[in-house]
Amino acid sequence: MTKKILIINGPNLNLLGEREEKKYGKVTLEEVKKKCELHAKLINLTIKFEQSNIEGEIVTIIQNARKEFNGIIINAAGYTHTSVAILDALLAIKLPTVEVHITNIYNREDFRKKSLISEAAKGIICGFGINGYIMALDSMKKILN
Ligand code: CA2
Repeated sequence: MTKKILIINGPNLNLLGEREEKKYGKVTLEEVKKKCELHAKLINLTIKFEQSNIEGEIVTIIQNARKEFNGIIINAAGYTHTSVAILDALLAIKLPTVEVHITNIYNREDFRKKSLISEAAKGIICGFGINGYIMALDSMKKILN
């Protein structure tokens, strides 16, 4: 049966392609969603693509995922570095999780070098631009097989 993957995007990622193109690229979040849908189809996964600017909303999305999804791909954006609540939600639901970042968080400011949510992740993909989402789908496919 086709496995279902939830892709969660955190705060400000709705601005992708519209601001700070040098850092985050020219592709919009809507285009990332389309690319993910196309690739998922190719490797026989079904995806749902979410974005929220609100920490509690992301926690609720993660909690609800346990009923419907087989895995989570998450770019928690700024909350990556601050959110114990998102970490706790991921630990609680125990779904295989792949963490993604567009940029290499380890060659940026010191405060970005620590991800609180990595503790709940099977692996982390960062620094490969939006292609990281595609790499995360491929990794998830292998994890679930
Ligand atoms: O590299 C990533 O994917 C990040 O998760 C992006 C976050 C940042 O806080 C993390 O340290 C690394 C920021 C997302 C903000 O996205 C924007 C996109 C376009 C314009 C402005 C912000």
